[in-house]
Amino acid sequence: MKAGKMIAVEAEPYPFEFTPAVCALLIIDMQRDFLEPGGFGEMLGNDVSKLRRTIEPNQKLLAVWRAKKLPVLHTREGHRPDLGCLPPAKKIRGRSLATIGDPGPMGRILVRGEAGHDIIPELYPVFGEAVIDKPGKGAFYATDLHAILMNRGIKQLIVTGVTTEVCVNTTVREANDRGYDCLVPEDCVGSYFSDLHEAGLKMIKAQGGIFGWVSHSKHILKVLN
Ligand code: TIU
Repeated sequence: MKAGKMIAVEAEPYPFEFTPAVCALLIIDMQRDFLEPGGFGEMLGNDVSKLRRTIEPNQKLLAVWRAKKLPVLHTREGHRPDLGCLPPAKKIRGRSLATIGDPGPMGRILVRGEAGHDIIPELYPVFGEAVIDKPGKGAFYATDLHAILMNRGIKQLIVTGVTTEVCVNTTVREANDRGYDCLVPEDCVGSYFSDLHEAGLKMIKAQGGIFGWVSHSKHILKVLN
């Protein structure tokens, strides 16, 4: 593989042509609060074990991106300890007893600096990989992600992480409107709800790839190895 040469990956609705040197792996919110018991995901009434199948394929993709010295970025959804960036509507949404900012088994829920807010150990960032702290569902809203990508000449994104229909979908839509090509490997994204996962993928690839492409990590690994 030559990082500057365009290669094609099997994908829907048609092959995704990408140039590895300008294609970042963007891993969305693989945080303990979403993937481990006692966090925000479980607080919303979800079964967190449903997301854990995404860990291994993400590890494999991440290992290849690192080995080939291609750009990797991670995001974390969460808020300042003073909750200044937490909209009151988001704080009370769900009407649960404990909400964002309250104490939980892994520290204050979805608060930056707390154990639950951090990325799971299996996919922990290494030096040189940008970590974007985002207050919203989309990774571009109120962050410097777009500036970082432009400064590094990145034009294409492989978007993975959780959850398919919430933060992954929102980020892909935001990226698409800013001119990025996005490929979503279906085994590397997950949802607490299988029907919403399927719908989230369909929404991306429908209408000729209205927001982007959907593939499987095995097809990406095949062309990169
Ligand atoms: N609840 C849910 O499905 N997701 C989120 O709240 N955030 C992310 O998707 N990261």
